[in-house]
Amino acid sequence: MAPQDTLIDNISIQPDTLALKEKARREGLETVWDRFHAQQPQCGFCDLGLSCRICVMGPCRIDPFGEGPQRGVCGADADIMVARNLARMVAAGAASHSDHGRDLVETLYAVAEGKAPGYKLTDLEKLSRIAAEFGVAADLAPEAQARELALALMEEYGIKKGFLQFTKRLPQARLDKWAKLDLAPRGIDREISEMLHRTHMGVDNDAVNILLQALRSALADGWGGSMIATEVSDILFGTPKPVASQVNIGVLKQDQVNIILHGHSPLVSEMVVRAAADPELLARAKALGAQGINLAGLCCTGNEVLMRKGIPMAGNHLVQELALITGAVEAMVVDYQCIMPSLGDLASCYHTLFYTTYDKAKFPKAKHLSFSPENGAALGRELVFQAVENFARRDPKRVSIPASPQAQVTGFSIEAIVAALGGTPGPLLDAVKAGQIRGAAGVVGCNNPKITQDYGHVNLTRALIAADILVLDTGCTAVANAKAGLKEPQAAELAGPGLKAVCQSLGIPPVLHMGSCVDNTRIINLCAVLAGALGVDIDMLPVAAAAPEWYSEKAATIACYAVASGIYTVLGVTPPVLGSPAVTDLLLNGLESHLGAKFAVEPDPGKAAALIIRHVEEKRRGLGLDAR
Ligand code: BF8
Repeated sequence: MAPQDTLIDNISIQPDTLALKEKARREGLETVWDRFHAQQPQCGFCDLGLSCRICVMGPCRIDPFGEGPQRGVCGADADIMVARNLARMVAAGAASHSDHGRDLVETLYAVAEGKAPGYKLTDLEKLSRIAAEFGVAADLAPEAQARELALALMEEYGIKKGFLQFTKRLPQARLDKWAKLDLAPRGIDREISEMLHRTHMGVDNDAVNILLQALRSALADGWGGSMIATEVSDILFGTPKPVASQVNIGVLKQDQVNIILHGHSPLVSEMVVRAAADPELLARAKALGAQGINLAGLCCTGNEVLMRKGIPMAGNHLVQELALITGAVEAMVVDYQCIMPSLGDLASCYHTLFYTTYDKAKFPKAKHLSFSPENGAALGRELVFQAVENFARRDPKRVSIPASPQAQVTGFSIEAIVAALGGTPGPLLDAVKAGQIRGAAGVVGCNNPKITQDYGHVNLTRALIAADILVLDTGCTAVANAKAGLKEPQAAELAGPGLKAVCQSLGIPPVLHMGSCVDNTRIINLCAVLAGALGVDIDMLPVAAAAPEWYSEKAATIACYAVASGIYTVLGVTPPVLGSPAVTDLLLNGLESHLGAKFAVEPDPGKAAALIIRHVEEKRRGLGLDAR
């Protein structure tokens, strides 16, 4: 593991990003890359995890060269400091996903009580299936079932139960491994809260013990908060099915009212989608000279409405500022997470209205319209109304939409994949056993200005499919791969001969979009299903994960629950742990003998692909399958 380069020559592989960044320069507007440069050199102590701001006896730092202080004021050494910092990062990521899940549960409850007009129970089959997992009686009416399920899911956040219900989806061998390390997650809030407690000064000062709790907090997210977010979103808005759509900044329309949906939750965005079809609002848009109302997504809110409604995707994390710089956006509506605090300023340089909708996520220079399950439908209508009225204020001279949309096919929930296979995962397993598909990799995560935008995602993905490894993607990776044309069925041509043949016979691309970042739970669920079908633990499967360009605390949490679930995970950006050789060694080597999985760090996508291919072939050998 080597410290990554902190400055890059090329900001992006994407032409739309490059063109809009140039427009920003011409117009004198600051973007993330300018701020990144202004921050150089970034703090070397922080980069190594060797600085601490947990208490006000500090801030403290430890000299990595052994000449300066080797302990913080409290007495914490490098191992304790690095472990505490990483653990707090993981807890924050778990809290973010899980609080998002809680919003879905509260809305499910309000729907069941008849208090959320505009929302409904859409996937009744899934409602019954999940309700059964939680012991809810099968003979109840859907609303009563939803009410009981919502109450049971609320319990998952507390401490009344032994362990999280969804962990029962795992092979017993995995649960046995967790039992030996006391890793099985209890209440979601409990694990996150205990993590913060343990990292308060003077509580847990054993680096290994701290890191084990970080893994348990992460598992409370993966098999708890995030999984709840995914399952309840499917119940309320429908389980995704394959749908054709488009991607890149070209999905904005010169002659229509453009509304961008950004953030992570589907709760407000689904209501905006609903309102945008309102004939009255469409008529008003036409009266104002627009040809229609055009919705486009950004980041994971974009993934939510893309997967379920086919709403086109404008871009991933590093495109959010540039989308405003097109000058073509009447309104940007945000909920929470990964939304840059600079957006209000940028919107005010144009006619764009910037709306925040959650009382827990307010931004400078935003107009705030508060969401609740009770007012969601009315809020959606108001947001579309305001955007339509704003069309007349657009300055056509400042508009630039420098791309034509790229086609993509999305919507590959597990249910959709199994349906495409004819109703069982059997054909997929047969293709793996026969060696046509060598294995599968979840390629997920963010953009980070430390890396040329989308370079890591696209090059890793291309190398994997060329080696007959099926790629499942989510989050910002999914946008990158779609923009590169890897989500069209004809992208099968880029796959190795085995994967190509399977994709062509099913009419699917070699890169399957499984959703937003909470939907990484679809990937771990699929692993559990495949492991169960083969009668093995997840760590024996020829599968791996990668986060080539990650930046966020949530991504750190996802990586931790992937490894703790038995999935080898390759990071493209070094986490801030190198200041502790002990912590670094635990993550890279020590976890494997207990969990059957470990981390690797490899910024070069070609080398990362080689690591994953080697891992997949090793696992094939372990299962007695042919290996290269
Ligand atoms: O949750 S991939 S930059 S948008 S954190 Fe954020 Fe990272 Fe994108 Fe979605 Ni996930």
